[in-house]
Amino acid sequence: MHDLTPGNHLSPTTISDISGTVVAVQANFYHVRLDQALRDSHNPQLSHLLCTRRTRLKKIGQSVMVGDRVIIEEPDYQDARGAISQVLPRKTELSRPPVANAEQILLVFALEEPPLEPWQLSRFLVKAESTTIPFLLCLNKADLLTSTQQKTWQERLEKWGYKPLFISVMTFQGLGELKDCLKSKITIFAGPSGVGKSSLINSLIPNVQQRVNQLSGKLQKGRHTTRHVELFELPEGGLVADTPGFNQPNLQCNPPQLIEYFPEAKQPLKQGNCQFKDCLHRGEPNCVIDQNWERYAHYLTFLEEAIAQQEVSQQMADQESTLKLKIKSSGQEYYEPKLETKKYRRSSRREKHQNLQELYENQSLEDLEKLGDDLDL
Ligand SMILES: Nc1nc2c(ncn2[C@@H]2O[C@H](COP(=O)(O)OP(=O)(O)O)[C@@H](O)[C@H]2O)c(=O)[nH]1
Ligand SMILES: [Mg+2]
Ligand SMILES: [Zn+2]
Repeated sequence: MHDLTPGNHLSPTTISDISGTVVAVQANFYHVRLDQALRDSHNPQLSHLLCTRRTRLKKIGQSVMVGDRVIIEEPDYQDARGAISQVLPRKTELSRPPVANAEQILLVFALEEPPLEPWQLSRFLVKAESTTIPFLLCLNKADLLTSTQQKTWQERLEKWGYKPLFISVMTFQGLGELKDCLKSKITIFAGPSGVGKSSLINSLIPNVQQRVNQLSGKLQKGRHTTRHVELFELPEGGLVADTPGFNQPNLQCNPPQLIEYFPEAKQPLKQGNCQFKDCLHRGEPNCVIDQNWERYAHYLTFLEEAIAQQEVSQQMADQESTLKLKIKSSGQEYYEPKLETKKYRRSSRREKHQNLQELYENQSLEDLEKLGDDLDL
């Protein structure tokens, strides 16, 4: 039943921009948490709208992600519905998990059950370093270790360049300090399964289950799929996301860049360079990176992986560049081998004297792009 309170649709908030943050996405629905100002001025009970995306956004290829700041049109306060008309520019963007505007990553590991595994921890740390988003390392289940054992880990990880926060969801150890770090920020919880990420969120947000149950049936259905991400609101302000799909990150990076993701090793590079610009620090002449550090073995293994990854993506790029996507009149897409223009084109004398300007006028887009690559434009 609609309650037609006079003035409801003429309130100033319907004229000015209504903004919010996307906290969950499922199929074509976006669950948007309204900004404080609107909530207070309009209806203190109404904190979220279930929104669709304007067709115009779809046409221009504008995606909407969890974490996006959006503008909403035509809000329907009775049914808690609306339409997203605009997505504000993203400050950061993660693809796995798909989250926009994340301000920090909370890496959660357990000290025991499962035992802290240095290789796995190292892999997550390197992955986190490669995102350029600041992160915090949190070691949970401190209740299962003696303080001496905790100290041993602390000293070991300090040598890696990290200062972990020891916590226990069970005994509340360190949770106050953690809350301070999460306040008024968007934080992504990441880490292997079983370390206590969900327990931690439940502990930080006592009524989180209730919040989850408020989601519509459509959103509810997708909750347990691995790709689903949802932002939960902390009582102190700030949003956090649990990420079931971020278990074994793969390390995709430019191999010479990998060393920058090891804080304990990159220091010498600030003072001076290796002889070779693309040095991989595996005993090349005049390399400034020392090999006597605990994680050097991790570095070498991850490096092999990064090199292999790069080769695979190179092969894929090569394949793409020899095939051309064509569209039949029926609309069906298919690939056709490209003519290797350089090989098959008869070269004239004039062409040999062609200048750049003529090249720009006569060449296909692909050739121009290749030229761009060659010239490092
Ligand atoms: N001893 C102990 N167990 C914990 C702690 N936090 C979580 N657990 C347990 O660890 C298990 C996995 O927790 P869960 O939150 O599902 O981990 P997730 O997979 O990372 O979300 C559960 O049985 C929790 O009760 C803790 O601080 N101490
Ligand atoms: Mg979980
Ligand atoms: Zn080197």
